[in-house]
Amino acid sequence: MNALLQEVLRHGDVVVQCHDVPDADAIASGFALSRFIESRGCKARFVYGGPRPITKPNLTRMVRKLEVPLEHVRELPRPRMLVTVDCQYGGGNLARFEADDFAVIDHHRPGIPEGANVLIRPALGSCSTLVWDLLRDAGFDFASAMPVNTALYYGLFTDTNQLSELRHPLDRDLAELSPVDWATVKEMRNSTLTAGELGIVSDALASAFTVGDVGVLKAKPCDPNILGFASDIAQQVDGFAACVVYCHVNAGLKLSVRSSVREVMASELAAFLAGEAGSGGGGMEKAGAFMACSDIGKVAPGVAPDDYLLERIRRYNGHFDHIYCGACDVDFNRAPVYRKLRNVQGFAKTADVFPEGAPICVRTLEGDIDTVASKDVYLMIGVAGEVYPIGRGRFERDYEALASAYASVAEYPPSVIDRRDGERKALLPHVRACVPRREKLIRAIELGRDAKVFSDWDRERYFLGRAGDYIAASDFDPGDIFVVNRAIFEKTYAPAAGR
Ligand SMILES: [Mn+2]
Repeated sequence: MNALLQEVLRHGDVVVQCHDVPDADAIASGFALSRFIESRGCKARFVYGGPRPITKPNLTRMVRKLEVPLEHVRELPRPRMLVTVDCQYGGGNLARFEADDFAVIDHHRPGIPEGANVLIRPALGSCSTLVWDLLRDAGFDFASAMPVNTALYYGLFTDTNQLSELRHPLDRDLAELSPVDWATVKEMRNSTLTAGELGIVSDALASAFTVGDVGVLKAKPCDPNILGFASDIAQQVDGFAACVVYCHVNAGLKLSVRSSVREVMASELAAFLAGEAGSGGGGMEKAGAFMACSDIGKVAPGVAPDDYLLERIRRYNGHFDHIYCGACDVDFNRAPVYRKLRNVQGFAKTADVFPEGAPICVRTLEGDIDTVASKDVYLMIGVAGEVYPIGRGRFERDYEALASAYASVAEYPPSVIDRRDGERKALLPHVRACVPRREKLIRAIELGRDAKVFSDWDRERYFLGRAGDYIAASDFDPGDIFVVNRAIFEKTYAPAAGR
C-alpha cells in the first residue's frame, strides 16, 4: 500500500475534502477514498466548503443515486487528518480548514511544496484515476463496490470530455473498470445541461474569433462538458486549423482543444498552451488543459489570464518549423553520419501472450496499439521503454535474441489486452533481450528550433522535435526521416569514424 494511504489510515479518524465547486471527479475521488478508509475500520467524513451547495442536476443525481455521504460545511471541528482530493490544501479553490495534519491527492499542477503526504500526478486525466490506482494497489474490493466504480468511471468521463481527452494509460485502464451501473451513468450523462446552459453554448459559439488560424471561443463559467460540446462544433468550421474553447472555472482557465488538420495535434497544442502555467494533454484530435490563475500570475506577472492564453496561441503560430519529407531544406547528403550502437532492447512474441489470431491491444505509456496475436508479429521495447510492433521477418533480419534477461526501464509496465473479452496480461514476463545484428547508419542534424517533422510513412501525425533534438534520415533512404530526442540520441548513436 502507498505510504500516503498508510499515513492517512494511521489517524483512524479522517476528513476528506474536495474543492468548493465540486465536480464529478472531485465527488468520485472523495467518495472512493472515504469508502476505502471505512473498509479499513476507520471513520471518514467527506466535506466541501464555500458559499453554495451543489445544484447541478447531474451532480445532485450522482450524490443521491450512488449514496455519496458528501456534506456541505461552513465550519469544521479541527480534524487530526484532512485529505484534500482533486485540489491542494491551501489552494485558492477550497475553503481552508485548520487540521493537525494534512495530505493531498490531486492531478492538477503542483501549487504546494512536495512532501511525504503530497501525491500529485498531473499526467493523469482525472483524480479518480489516481485514487483508483492507489486503492487498487491497496487491495480495495472493487468487485463488490459498484457505486464506487460508477462514480470513478463518471469522474474520469467528465474530466476527460467523455473519455475523448484521455491522457495516460492508467486513464484507459480505469475506463474499463467493472462492474459499473450503466443505467445511472446514462442518467448522469444526460442531465448535465440545464435549459439555461444551452444559452452558454450559443453565446460561446457566437463569440468565435481567430488568432492566426486558430478559432478561439470564450464561454461563461460552465461545466467542462459544455466546452467539449462547443469545441466539437467549432472543430468543423472551415478555416480553423484548430480551435480552443475556454472558460474561467475553479480559479483558473479550463480549455477544450480540437485539431482539424494534420499540422496540429490537439494533445501537443493543449500542452503548449498550458506551458509553465498548467498542464494539458489528450489525443490527436481532442485534448484539454487547465491553468490555475495563480500559476499564470507566477509565469507572467500582471498579465490577465485571458491575455496570457491569447499570447500563448499567438506564440504557437509560427513557433515551429515545418519539415516535410521530400520537400525540406535539410541537406542530408552533407549531414554527419552516425552509427546506431548495439544497445540491448526488449522483444516479445505476441503469440506467446495470447493465442494466434486474437485481436489484441497493447497498452503503453505512449498510447494503445491495436494488432493481432500472430507468430509473425513481435513487439519491440526501445531504449527509452517505448513499445512498437515489428514483423518477425524484419526482427530476424535486424536483431539477435540474447540469452540474458531483459531489465525494464518502463515507467508504466505495458500490458496486453484481448479485445474480445478484455482479458489482460502483463507484457514484461514475456519480454526477452535482444541486440541489433548490425550497426545501422544514419545521417543526422541537430535542430536549431522546435520543429514538426512530417514523414512519408505516417500520413496522420508528425514528430515533434525540440531545439537540440536531432532530425535524422536512414543513410540508404533519405526519404525515411525521423526525430530522435537528444537524450536518446546520445545513448543510441555515436559518430561514424571516417565517414
Ligand atoms: Mn479533476
